[in-house]
Amino acid sequence: MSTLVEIKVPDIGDFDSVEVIEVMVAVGDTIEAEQSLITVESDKASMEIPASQGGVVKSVKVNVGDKVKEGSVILEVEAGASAQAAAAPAKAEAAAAPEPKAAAAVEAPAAPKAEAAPAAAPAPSSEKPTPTAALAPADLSGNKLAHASPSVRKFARELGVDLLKVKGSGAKHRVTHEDVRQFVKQALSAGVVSQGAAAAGSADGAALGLLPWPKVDFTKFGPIEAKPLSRIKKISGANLHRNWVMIPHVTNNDEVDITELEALRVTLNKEYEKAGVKFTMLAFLIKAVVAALKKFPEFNASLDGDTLVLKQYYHIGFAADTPNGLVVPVIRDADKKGIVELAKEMSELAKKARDGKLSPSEMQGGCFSISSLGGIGGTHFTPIINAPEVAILGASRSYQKPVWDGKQFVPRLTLPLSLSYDHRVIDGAAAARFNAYLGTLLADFRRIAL
Ligand code: CAO
Repeated sequence: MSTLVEIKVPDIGDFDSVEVIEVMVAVGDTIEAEQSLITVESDKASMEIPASQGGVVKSVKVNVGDKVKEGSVILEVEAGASAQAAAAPAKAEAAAAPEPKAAAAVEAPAAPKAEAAPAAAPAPSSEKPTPTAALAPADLSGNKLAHASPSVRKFARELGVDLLKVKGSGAKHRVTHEDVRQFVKQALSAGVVSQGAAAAGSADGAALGLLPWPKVDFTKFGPIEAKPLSRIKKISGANLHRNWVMIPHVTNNDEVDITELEALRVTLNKEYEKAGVKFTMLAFLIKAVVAALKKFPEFNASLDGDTLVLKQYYHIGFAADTPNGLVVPVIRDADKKGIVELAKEMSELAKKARDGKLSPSEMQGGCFSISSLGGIGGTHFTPIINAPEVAILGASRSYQKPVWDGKQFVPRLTLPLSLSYDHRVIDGAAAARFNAYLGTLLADFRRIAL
């Protein structure tokens, strides 16, 4: 048996009458309890009015622009037995739902769903939601509010769309579902949303709940020159951004006594000067890193889903600063090469990098990278892991450090090391051990032979 039931505007708080700004159902629609029927708006708030029960819509009594108040009939539904049965679990589910949070749409049977402006809204009561919150999620910088209904807002949130960027085609420039759809289509076809950004959220981080990127007219403050990023900067920037966002980075900082190693380096430089080989600290670091990777294999690995791929080869990348940006040439099979060969190959690759002549294969296959800023300066820094590697070693400028030898302070040449590691793969203790082991090797390079 079916009965015709009127669905009315419920208690909407302190409002005498509010304007209907959206009608979401039409005659013939089958609706469920809790489904939003209309959106109403006062000068302070917008809210969706949900159905108190399900059924088939027989007549719609309101139009956009009408004024309604508590008790106004929205529509008539034919509530058959099946529809009523369908309504029951929906209500039970809503009742069991967790207490709503301030910025979330309020979910309660037959009560208006108000959506709060972040930070500005009072937390709604769990007993009786009140439409006191301004709907517009606001320009997150707090000075301008987007104009859209809660369902459009929810839709935009799901797609990671910043509503403030969407031009509203509705009444009073209200943003509609269709506007959001068109915005996403245009953004995708214009390539505004890169694949990486789409995975992580929207292009400017809106889906991450971040503030929109500031748009500043710098010319207002002084003369400027706009210079497009180089091709390398764009590529490396996108990679660095992904790696920084996707990898839980932690950096272990340490210091290593390289006094003896420096003496060896100076001696070797004199001996090999005629042969045209120049040794910098980096060649020794590569050799020591290979030994440490052998001792701590999880550093010579990559994550493939839930599987750790442990590599049995040792290809070491080193960051090279070039006029066009950062590149990472790779020394293959570093474990099979001596310091002389490593030093030669490194300077050849560094020259090629600076001349922009590295081939793609010379930048592929790396297991672990080293970023040396020792020739430039600094004490410590946080290198960004070069995915899919799981760790990177940063070396800063060595300096003379006064060290207590039990009787007096003596100057020791000290190299600062910064090991960034992927905490999904490497524990903090392992990173500290890796750095400490590296320290023993660099302090006494003979240990490499062990
Ligand atoms: N402490 C003190 N001096 C150091 C040093 C250290 N840790 N490392 C290098 N030096 C010295 C060298 O011995 C050399 O001295 P001389 O001129 O007296 O011979 C001088 O600094 C310049 O060295 P270099 O930088 O030319 O050579 P390198 O082998 O140390 O590094 C390369 C080569 C290609 C790695 C480096 O030139 C480079 O591009 N570094 C920048 C890397 C970078 O940008 N990293 C940041 C990436 S973001 O994580």
